[in-house]
Amino acid sequence: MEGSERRCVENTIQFPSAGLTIRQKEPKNLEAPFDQIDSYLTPTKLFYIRSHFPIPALDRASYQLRIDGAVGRPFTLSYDELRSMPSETRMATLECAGNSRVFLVPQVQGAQWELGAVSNAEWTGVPLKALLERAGLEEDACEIVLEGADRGTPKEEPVPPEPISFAWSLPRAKAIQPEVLIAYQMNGRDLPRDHGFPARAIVPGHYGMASVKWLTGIQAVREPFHGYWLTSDYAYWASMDGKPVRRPLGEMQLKSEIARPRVYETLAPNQIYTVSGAAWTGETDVTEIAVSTDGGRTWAQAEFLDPVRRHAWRRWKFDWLTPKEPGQYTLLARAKDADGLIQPDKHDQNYGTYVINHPLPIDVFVDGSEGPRP
Ligand SMILES: Nc1nc2c(c(=O)[nH]1)N[C@H]1C(S)=C(S)[C@@H](COP(=O)(O)O)O[C@H]1N2
Ligand SMILES: [Mo]
Repeated sequence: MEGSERRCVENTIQFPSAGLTIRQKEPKNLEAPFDQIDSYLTPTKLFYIRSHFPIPALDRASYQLRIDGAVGRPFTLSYDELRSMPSETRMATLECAGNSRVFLVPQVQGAQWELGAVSNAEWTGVPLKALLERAGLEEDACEIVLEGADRGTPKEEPVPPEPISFAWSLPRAKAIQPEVLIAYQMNGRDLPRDHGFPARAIVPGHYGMASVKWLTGIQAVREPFHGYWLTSDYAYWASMDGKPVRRPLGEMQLKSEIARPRVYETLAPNQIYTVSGAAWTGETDVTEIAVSTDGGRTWAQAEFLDPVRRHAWRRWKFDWLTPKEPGQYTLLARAKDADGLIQPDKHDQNYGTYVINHPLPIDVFVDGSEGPRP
């Protein structure tokens, strides 16, 4: 068939052109090519990388994972011991809380992520719950601190008095959910160093900072852990009885992004152009996508390409009959979740430079004078 032949040709052209974009050279912060999400699972080499410190030197032979704190039977696991425990494989989309920061006006500090600080992979590892049960988690443990082996001095004020490790703390209720893994494989292969080798946490449904890489410590604590990353950095203003309080970020918020067309792409007039993208959320499911091609005045339903699967994104498409009238058009996509919630109209200031989940405008040109598209 002509249609499928054309798709084949497109794929061979696209594949070699895929690559990551450098947002920071060292430590490595590389953005995934969101306009090339042709597969449900992001190929490991194209999965975004977000690291705060240089990659720590860890190897299989000397790797140790320590589980202690508010537990009855603290213990240490070797890499082989971790791999010999019953494992599970789960799909999870990771999104950096700062993804799409470049869309904020006026511009703010931080890595200028466009659309690609989000990717989807399949992770294999041991449920954190199994490790906590083996250690005999105490009744009064309220959080589980996950600590990475990477260390350094962070830049944002207030700067801690000495070098610190990357550490994140999970509420107990989330830590004991079956989906939270201590993973050693990604898309069926051992984790690459960039993504946390030998082992990392995977916390599906939470922003990326919770999925601690190069994991060497798991500590149960009896009072909330107010470390640097949960207070100075990945925190937001919540409200307690009308008074603002600082809380760590957690659950990912409902979001959709347009993969194609790209910003300022030129499209032929009066032709079907397939607008495509992906949508995801935290602890619920994405159930609807609406697309606007007139800057938000009118909306039409898009179709999903992927099924409902908790914690994994759903790619979608919308066949747009481009206008006859040449000009500039603003495209938007807006998701709805299973609770009937839709994405907010604008960025919530209480999240500072994080949680950028309003519909992101993609401006394109419709112009017939540039000749037919290849
Ligand atoms: N040890 C450690 N874990 C970490 C980080 C880090 O800098 N150090 N970055 C976090 C952040 S902010 C994100 S978004 C994810 C990114 O995971 P990836 O690099 O595998 O995409 O890892 C998280 N885990
Ligand atoms: Mo992140």
